[in-house]
Formats: sequence, structure tokens, C-alpha cells
Amino acid sequence: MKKIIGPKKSGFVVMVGRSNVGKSTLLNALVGSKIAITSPKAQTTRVPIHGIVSREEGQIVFVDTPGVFTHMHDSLSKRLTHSVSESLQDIDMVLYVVDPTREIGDEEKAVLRLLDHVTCPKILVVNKIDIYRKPFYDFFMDLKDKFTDVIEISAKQGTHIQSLIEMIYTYLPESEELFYPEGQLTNISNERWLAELIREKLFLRLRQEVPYSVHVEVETVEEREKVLYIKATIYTTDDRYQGMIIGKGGRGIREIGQSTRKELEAVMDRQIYLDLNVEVNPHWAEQYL
Ligand SMILES: Nc1nc2c(ncn2[C@@H]2O[C@H](COP(=O)(O)OP(=O)(O)OP(=O)(O)O)[C@@H](O)[C@H]2O)c(=O)[nH]1
Ligand SMILES: [Mg+2]
Repeated sequence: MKKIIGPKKSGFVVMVGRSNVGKSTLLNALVGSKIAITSPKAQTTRVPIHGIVSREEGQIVFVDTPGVFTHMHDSLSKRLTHSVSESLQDIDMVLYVVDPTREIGDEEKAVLRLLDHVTCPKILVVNKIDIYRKPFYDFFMDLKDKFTDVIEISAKQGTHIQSLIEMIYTYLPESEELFYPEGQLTNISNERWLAELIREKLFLRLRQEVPYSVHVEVETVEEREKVLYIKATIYTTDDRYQGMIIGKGGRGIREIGQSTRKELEAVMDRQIYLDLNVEVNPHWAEQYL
């Protein structure tokens, strides 16, 4: 028997939440492919990334945003917060992603204030339910009445992801509109994605402030005999950071290159030659973000 499908629905669904709650991990789980980078450090995501789900029911465009910040003194945080407020304009739904395992701080309150002005349907997404100790679970459950619906998930383990997609279709407006061609999973280019993957390895490997000082640009992607040749430059703001990234005898940069290459070879199922350079450019944030 043929499944009965109602009128098509489509729209933009923005994920907001403070740093580290798992927004990018959730984006990847929803789309079923690693399009956004993730790390245990705050402020991993820098530019809003779209993840696209196209089904018979219609098309959902998920927008992953950077965490919202209260420390507005540095220009990076300012730019990131501005890009979140911009993402909240002209959208069809908000997923407010929260982490019940971590203390509620000023950043959480700032996100809640942002949400007060949003009039479209808002879904409270309680993430990380795979973690046993959730001391702040009740705090979020008490907010239930402010939201259209609530769901508990684990983005990392893929728990209740399909239920969340069904829930979203329930509240999405009727529309035949396709924002992206069917089959397309993201708005970011191949080069940008490669650069993001390198940035992820920097985030995973480097300590404290160093990863926040970097920007990655991929300059060349080229077929060369049996290998795919990729040339990329890591820009950092300071000589000191350059030294820390390169490491003693070049060990640091070698490790970053190797882990990126390993992941790329696994995903692309082919041999990769990665040519990584580190340059100092104090103005990359103004130039590239
Ligand atoms: N245990 C557990 N860990 C998770 C889950 N979802 C995400 N994480 C982890 O939480 C950390 C942060 O995840 P991200 O997806 O980078 O968080 P984010 O909200 O995008 O962070 P920003 O981009 O900095 O705003 C990573 O180490 C993830 O592996 C989950 O469901 N369970
Ligand atoms: Mg992120």
C-alpha cells in the first residue's frame, strides 16, 4: 500500500545554544554525514553551516550556529554572536539545544534572552541523555511551557534523531519550495569543508587560546597521478602561536597533517597528499570572517 503523504512542507530550522552543547554533532546526525566539525572546546563553529534533509515530506534546511557568548571583549566573539542574531531572522523554527550535564551560566541566560524575541515554533532539545549524571535536567524541564515541544536525544549516539525529524515536519509550514537541489547535503564548498576539517584537528590538538588564533584556507585541490594533492595554509595571529602549531622539529604540524589525511583517505577512499603551511597574519579575522 502506498504511504499517504500530506502537503509538502519546507523551511529553515536554526539550532541555537551555548558553546559545546552539541549543535554541530546534532547537525551531522540529522544529515547523516559529517559536514560540520566538532570538538570538546567552546566556540568550535565559526560560520553558520547549512545541513539539508530532503524527503518525500519536504525539505528541511538546518542552520548550525556558533555558540552564543557573553564575553564580548574580543572581536571574534562579537562577530560570532552577531552571526547568531542574524541567523534568527526570517526562519521557520528554532531548535534550542541544551546540555543538562553542565552548569547553567551567563551564556545560557544570554541564549534564553535571544529566544524570547523569537515568534516561530521553538523546540527544546535536551541533548546528551546518554550521560548518566544530569544535574541540570530539571532546570530545563521547568522551561517546557515556553516551548512548542520538547524532546530528549543523544546526538552522539543517534538516539531519537528520527523522532526529532518527524517532530520538525509536524511544525514546519506547508510549502513546495526547494532551497537546495535534492541530494545536496550542505552549502559549504569542498574547499571550505577541507579547511574546516584541518581546523578541527587544530582544535583537538592545541591547548587553550591557540586554536582560536587560527584560520585555514585551502588553496589548491588537484589530481596528481594517483593522489589528490591538497595545499592549505594555517593563518595565525602571532609568531608565538606559529611556533606552537609547528611544534618541536615540526612534530605538531606533522601530527595535524597526518590525522587530517587519515580521515580524508577514509572518507574519500583514495590517497591524499596534504601540503600544510603555517603563516602569521594578525588580521585574518577581518579578512576572512
Ligand atoms: N556524551 C555526549 N557527548 C556529546 C553529545 N553531543 C555532542 N557531544 C560532545 O560535546 C562536545 C561538543 O560538541 P559540538 O557538536 O562541537 O558542540 P557545539 O554546540 O557545536 O559547540 P560550538 O560550535 O562551540 O558552539 C563534543 O566533544 C561532542 O562529542 C551527546 O549526545 N552525548
Ligand atoms: Mg559547533
